[in-house]
Amino acid sequence: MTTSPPEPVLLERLAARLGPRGFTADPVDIEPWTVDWRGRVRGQAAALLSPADAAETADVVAMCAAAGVAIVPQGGNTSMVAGAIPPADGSALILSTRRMRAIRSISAADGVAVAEAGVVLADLHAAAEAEGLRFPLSLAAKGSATIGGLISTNAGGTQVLRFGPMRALVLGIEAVLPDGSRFDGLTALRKDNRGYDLRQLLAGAEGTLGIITAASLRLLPAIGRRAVAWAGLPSPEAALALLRRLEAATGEAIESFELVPDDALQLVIRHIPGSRNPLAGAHPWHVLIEATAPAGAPDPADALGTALGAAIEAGLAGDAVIAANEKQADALWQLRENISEAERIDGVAAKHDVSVPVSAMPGFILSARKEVEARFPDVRVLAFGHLGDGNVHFNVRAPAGVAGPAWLADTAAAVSRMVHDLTVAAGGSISAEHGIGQTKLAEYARLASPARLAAQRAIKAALDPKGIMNPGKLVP
Ligand code: FAD
Ligand code: 2HG
Ligand code: ZN
Repeated sequence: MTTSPPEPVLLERLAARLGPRGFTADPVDIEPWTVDWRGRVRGQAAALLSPADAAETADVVAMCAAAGVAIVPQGGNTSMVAGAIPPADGSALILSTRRMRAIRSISAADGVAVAEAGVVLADLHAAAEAEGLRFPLSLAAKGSATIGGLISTNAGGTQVLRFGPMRALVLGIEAVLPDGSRFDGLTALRKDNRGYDLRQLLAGAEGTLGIITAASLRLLPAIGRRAVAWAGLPSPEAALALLRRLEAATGEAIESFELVPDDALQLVIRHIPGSRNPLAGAHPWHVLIEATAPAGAPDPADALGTALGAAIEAGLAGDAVIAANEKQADALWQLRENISEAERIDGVAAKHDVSVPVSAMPGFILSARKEVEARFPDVRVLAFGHLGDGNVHFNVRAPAGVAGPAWLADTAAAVSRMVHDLTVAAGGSISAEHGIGQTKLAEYARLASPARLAAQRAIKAALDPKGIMNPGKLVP
């Protein structure tokens, strides 16, 4: 499937349909949207299309489909795998959801919000909170990541342990399919068994099967009280044992349990102003824990404090502190959420977003780190994140002092192959939550089973026979 470059006549028709607020061909306006968050992948586009609603989106997709011109959907452009970056040859147009930012409704009775694709996650959090409700998915990019992007990547984040990834929270979807037809699946039915589930096909499709314009999302009652703790630990094994102990002691209260190696904490302290170690002593590993309770229920800090005390007695943790107020709780979260930024400031890294069965993760972290550091001397493994989901970001930082671009060109691919081979050997996935995008495409093609690839290509060909939706991503 080859697409055609955009001809001036198509650009003129798109400009006429979208008007000056929805169309720009000015390279200065377009440039910031052609490079990924880490500045590693750069593309090119002749125009940036910003439709105001689903009707405009449908029209521009139909025009592009008729001309065989490719479209790259883009939300907040926080993809960790360059999923929203257009190809370097300029053959595609970017379609941004930045003007589709309305929260159409919030219903406490249904526990549902209907949000347009370009709504920023933090804005949805605030709107739900204003109604005494909550959207229980969060991640460090919440100030930019959009509902459309989060659904299209089936994003995870720091509350998956209790509420699942984005798929589990999407009740309905409104989308424009690759031929320009509109799919209205917004009705938030709790039960609907009419066969193939288009909503779940679009979730995690990375914009390769259509453009999501709005979604119905599950809301829960707002958190009544939360307790946020930081603990220093001897090992990842101790961390997993601690999680299971806390779950047994507090029921369903634990919703976040994030593993932080000391190297990551030190990076944050070095690069992010105002950061400090919450514990007096040094520990090789740390965890950030959040427990919550509904309004009127006992303070979760009590059960968490008792359970952490018992864990320290049992040698699972060396020390722990529970935030005394919301300001301290936020400061603990900042330590966790700034790891990516601190790592980025510090230098280059080969990033791996891997999952293995939860019980295997502690052993995997240690053995894979040993093997990688033995084969690539002086690299520094930084494995952090969602231990309770069996998902860590097994990032491998370039040796101190080497030229970043040269290391990325000479060594990073071999490092990634090794990490991914070890992951597959452990029964895991090379993309736990960020998706495949462009940066994982070759590795996905190398490691995925023929049956998986064939089925995926068949779905793509059936829904997007001209191959215009986000070519070069996800489907090798
Ligand atoms: P974009 O980056 O714009 O796009 C992502 C993909 O979705 C692309 O393939 C794009 O084409 C497609 N897309 C976007 N909008 C639409 C639409 N309306 N219809 C169809 N396709 C669309 N991810 C996690 O899972 N967990 C984390 O904890 C996490 N933490 C992060 C922390 C930082 C600091 C950063 C920078 C990123 C993090 N991410 C995380 C990755 C990223 O935030 C998520 O992948 C997020 O879902 C992307 O949303 P976005 O709006 O920025 O999408
Ligand atoms: C997180 O969990 C994100 O913080 C980003 O998924 C991970 O920077 C990374 O590798
Ligand atoms: Zn993550």
